[in-house]
Amino acid sequence: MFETISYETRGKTAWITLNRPDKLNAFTSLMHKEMVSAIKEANKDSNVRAVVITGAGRAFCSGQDLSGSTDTDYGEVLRKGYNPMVQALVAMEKPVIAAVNGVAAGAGMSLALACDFRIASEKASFIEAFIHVGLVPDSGNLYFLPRLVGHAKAMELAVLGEKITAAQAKEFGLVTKTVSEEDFLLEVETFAEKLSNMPTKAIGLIKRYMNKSWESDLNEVLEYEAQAQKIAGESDDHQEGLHAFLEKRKPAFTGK
Ligand code: T3D
Repeated sequence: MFETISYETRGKTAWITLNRPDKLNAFTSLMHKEMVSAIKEANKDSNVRAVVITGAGRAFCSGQDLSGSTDTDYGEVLRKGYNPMVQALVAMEKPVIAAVNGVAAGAGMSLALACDFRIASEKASFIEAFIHVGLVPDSGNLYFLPRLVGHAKAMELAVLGEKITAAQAKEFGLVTKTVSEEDFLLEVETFAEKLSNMPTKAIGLIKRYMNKSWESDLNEVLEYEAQAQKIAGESDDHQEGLHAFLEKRKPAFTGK
């Protein structure tokens, strides 16, 4: 179905794997399109309640393919390719995990930052590679990076472009956890399964309004919370959560 990525569902989790290992999973315009299709597919499949994005081979993603592009208007490459992918990820009201198996460079790092969680193999590394080819961080990098690590560290990473290890990424607040190479897959599967059994509708609302909170004042956020809580309060999962609490049992959330 796809040439540059693979897409499969395992249980309630959709797995999207960037699949150009000989180029360290570098992005091409076809990969942008396929990513958007896969993200939309995961979004519309009501059985999918968590999404994992990872890379085939030894890398997560090395950013833009520097070997074959004939595009000279990079603004248009972003508008047509990267931006729709980031927008689709952020709009997806399901949790998205970047399973960072190896190096995440340039727009590959941006892709990881645009996900809701990052689990890094101890073999992973992160590099704001843009500066080394005279470019600026893109694909939401300038939005997500300072929000995750703070302005000063974001400037340092973006301007100096030094590669950081998984352990440093954890220390800077870039990743949720780092895992040994042997345990990596199992840890990602376990984390995705945990998320996929949670109240998906509430997670989607948290994601929607936490993103909006960055450009809102307190009164607006208070109103967003009221709107979100009305929706969550009418969900099946809220009823299930209440009953489970009162009956002293584990809730069985359905995501509805
Ligand atoms: O349209 C636009 O251009 C605008 C949008 C830009 C967005 C961006 O992402 S700009 C930033 C682009 N990415 C980079 O600058 C990263 C380039 N790659 C690297 O710096 C290094 O390869 C890594 C740090 C990612 C990994 O280093 P290392 O030592 O582990 O591997 P390597 O030996 O450098 O690479 C292995 C192979 O993958 C190698 O090919 P070969 O020699 O075995 O045939 C290398 O050329 C290839 N490769 C790695 N990254 C890319 C790539 N081929 C094409 N594009 C790449 N980005």
